[in-house]
Amino acid sequence: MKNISKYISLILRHKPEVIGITLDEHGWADVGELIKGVTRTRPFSMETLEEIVQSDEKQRYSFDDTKTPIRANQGHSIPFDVELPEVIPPEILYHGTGEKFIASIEQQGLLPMSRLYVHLSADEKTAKEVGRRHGKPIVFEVLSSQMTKDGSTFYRSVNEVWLTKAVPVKYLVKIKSSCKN
Ligand code: HQG
Repeated sequence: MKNISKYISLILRHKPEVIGITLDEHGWADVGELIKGVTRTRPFSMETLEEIVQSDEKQRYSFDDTKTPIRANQGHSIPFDVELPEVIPPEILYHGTGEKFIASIEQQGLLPMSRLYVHLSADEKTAKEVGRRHGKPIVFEVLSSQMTKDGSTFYRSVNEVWLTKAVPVKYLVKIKSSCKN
């Protein structure tokens, strides 16, 4: 189930062409086309898709009310407008990364790299888990309130990921002893 969920994530965020479909400007895929496309290479059904949407640990996908289109809530590299609401962030947000990126981040600040936005978390624990995907995890505090005062915009996806275009170095504070878990 995890593999198929990853594949759906690839299709809905980065490469719909791998199954020969296109998404609309808001990132929606037609559910019928998605199922047909995935079924070309593996067994797949509406039932499985519903199970993935419901059980995904990060709530990565949403149907609309009719359950005929589906899209990823965030994480895209293709510039869709997924209609993220602009939200005033808390005082501090967190970004977890790998130790190997630190020198570059301390020079350039946080950049979206291959995605549309820099991804931030509301708590340190989640940030650390995100960082662990890239090796030894390091967590930065992001002075989000100050950034808002200075003109930056923040968005929050329906699955509670905080997003912003970039974080300049002056708003980053490296956390020395990160939380245990
Ligand atoms: C780093 C997962 C060098 C950045 C997670 C990160 C998240 C820089 C990496 C979501 C840099 C990009 C996103 C700079 C940033 N120089 N490295 N100037 N600026 N970086 O995977 O934030 O499972 O694209 O720190 O839970 O790790 O996909 O971003 O380490 O929410 O749903 O460049 O992906 O969710 O890596 O993760 P990523 P991320 P999903």
